[in-house]
Amino acid sequence: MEISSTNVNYSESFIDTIYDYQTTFVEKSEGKLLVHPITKTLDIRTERKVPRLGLMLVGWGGNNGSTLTAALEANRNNLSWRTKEGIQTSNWFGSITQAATVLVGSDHNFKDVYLPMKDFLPMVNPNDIIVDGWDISSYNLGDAMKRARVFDVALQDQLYNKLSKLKPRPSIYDPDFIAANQSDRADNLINGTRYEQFMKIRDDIREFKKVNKIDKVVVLWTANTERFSDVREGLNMNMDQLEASLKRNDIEISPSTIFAMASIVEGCIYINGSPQNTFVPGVVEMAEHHGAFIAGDDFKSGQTKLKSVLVDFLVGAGIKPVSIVSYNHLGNNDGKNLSAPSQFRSKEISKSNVVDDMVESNDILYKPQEHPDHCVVIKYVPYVGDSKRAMDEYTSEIMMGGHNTLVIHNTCEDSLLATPLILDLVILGELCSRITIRDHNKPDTKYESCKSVLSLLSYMCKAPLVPRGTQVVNSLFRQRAAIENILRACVGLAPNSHMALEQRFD
Ligand code: NAI
Ligand code: DG6
Repeated sequence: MEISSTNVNYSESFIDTIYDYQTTFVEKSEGKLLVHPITKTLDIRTERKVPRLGLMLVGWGGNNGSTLTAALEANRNNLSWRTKEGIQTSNWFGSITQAATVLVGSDHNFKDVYLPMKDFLPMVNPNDIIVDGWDISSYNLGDAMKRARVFDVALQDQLYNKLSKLKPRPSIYDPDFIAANQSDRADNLINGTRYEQFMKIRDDIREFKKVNKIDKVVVLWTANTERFSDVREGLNMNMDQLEASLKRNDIEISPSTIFAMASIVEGCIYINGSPQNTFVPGVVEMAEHHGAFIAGDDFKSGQTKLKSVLVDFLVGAGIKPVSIVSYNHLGNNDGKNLSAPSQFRSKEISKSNVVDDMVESNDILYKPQEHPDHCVVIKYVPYVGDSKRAMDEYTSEIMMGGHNTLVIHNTCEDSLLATPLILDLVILGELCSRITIRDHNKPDTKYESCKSVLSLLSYMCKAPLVPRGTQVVNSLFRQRAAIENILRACVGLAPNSHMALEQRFD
């Protein structure tokens, strides 16, 4: 794609655009809204050089970790295999960067023209990602892939030799944070105090970078869901408290928080794919202090993704959801871990908050503090393995006291939905670290990076972490529009407004 505009300049190192950002500021006073349309002219700069990227997975030998590693290898080598339906080839279906397109504009005949999202800006190619990681289980990646029972055997057989040479690094195990039923796989551990464990993780990151000549590292938690940790004064309310708690080996500092702290100090991007509150206030402050990037929480892969579409649609259509009941059963190790009450509670919280902003958006339908009944149930049924069943019932009030009930049944391999999201989190997270911005009318000021909390990655997260004092957006359409329109801004294109005035007026 080549942009024909005097406001866009491609140099060897950067794509620079002068961009008119239009936004709307609203003041509320005495029941009236005073609305100010605002236009700011910005310089947006995107570094063109794509770094040699390393990805370190915490929970590398789990279903997601092994599936991602195997999928990278399969796609890199264009593997295909025989199934009972015919020949299947490798792909990245489910990844917005690799398998989705963005509307660029329309041609002379008013026909829409699309481009793969990955071709909008220079992004890391999945084939070039170097993977490493940690697991409390010592299984090599070949055996971990077999244990996961996700891929067809014919594909596993092609990958086994290569994957069996990859072995997770020992990791931090604290039985108080994950279910007791996980203890039998914990045979690959880092000993010592929390501070010593933190230093070991830092060493691992540095060694990985050095040996593989890596420019940038993303560390991503796809290990077991932990219970929530306490958040309180003296423990983790700011960076100093957190660092002191780590040094005195406080038992409330979770393994995931130790990984986040080590990653931040090493200048990595840290992403939390599970629901627990890794990002206690002290971690967020630490990321800001070190200028590091963090994102989370909890991959939004199936049932919750659909919920963030359906409830948005219903509320946006003026229909009032009054009861949402979501059952799941699954038989993989994630399901086993979530069968313990405190780990289930972490997941229940992250799955339940997803409709809040949509409900709050419509005070015609909902009175203040009014919410639909929302119930989340997860059951562990070993036989179904990774093939998760999700059943949802949405009951809504429609006109004049009528009711509308939608029932949805979804069956699919959990890890095959989550794995492409991991790829997108990594690729888009890395891209965010190369985008900077400044006021066009203050050319002497320096370019500013994104805030430490990368809320642009919310599309992939069930419970998006956002910068302090900013709005959580759960609607999938809004989350996707943000990604799409920021990519467009980086190459000097206006947001996709879908106004199509040229097609509606003479
Ligand atoms: P899994 O149980 O197969 O894998 C987790 C791995 O983490 C295991 O190999 C385990 O040994 C390891 N582990 C546990 N504690 C560790 C620690 N402290 N350090 C290093 N490794 C550790 O689970 P799966 O299916 O891969 O899911 C991973 C996480 O992603 C879970 O928290 C799950 O809730 C979350 N998630 C999964 C989604 C999916 O669709 N698969 C969607 C949303 C979130
Ligand atoms: C049961 O819900 C297990 C969970 O780990 C989910 O599979 C995972 O969080 C995906 O959830 P969702 O709601 O995005 O399908």
